[in-house]
Amino acid sequence: MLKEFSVTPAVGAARAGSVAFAVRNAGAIPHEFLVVQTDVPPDRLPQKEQKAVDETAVRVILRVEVIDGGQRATVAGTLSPGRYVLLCNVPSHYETGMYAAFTVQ
Ligand SMILES: [Cu+2]
Repeated sequence: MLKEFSVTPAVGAARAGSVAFAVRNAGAIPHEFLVVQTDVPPDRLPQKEQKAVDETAVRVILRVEVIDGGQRATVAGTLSPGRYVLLCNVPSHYETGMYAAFTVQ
């Protein structure tokens, strides 16, 4: 679930293979949903000008560009085992706390 300003996965892990994320924006403003594979701690991803995660410097596996307030979106893909971060990369939202750790086993 997304809202101002947090990302709260219903579960913190999934099995490797096909993984679907049913994302609900429970907030009032638009948010994005990105699945990034990284061994960097969730709060230490490289940023551009302290405004957003530098998407050229991380491995974005899945994304939904915009989910308006109150709306839902589903995105799915094949995930390999590893550490991931789920985040919103609308400017300033990451630094405001819109990220969560996620593990694929
Ligand atoms: Cu956001």
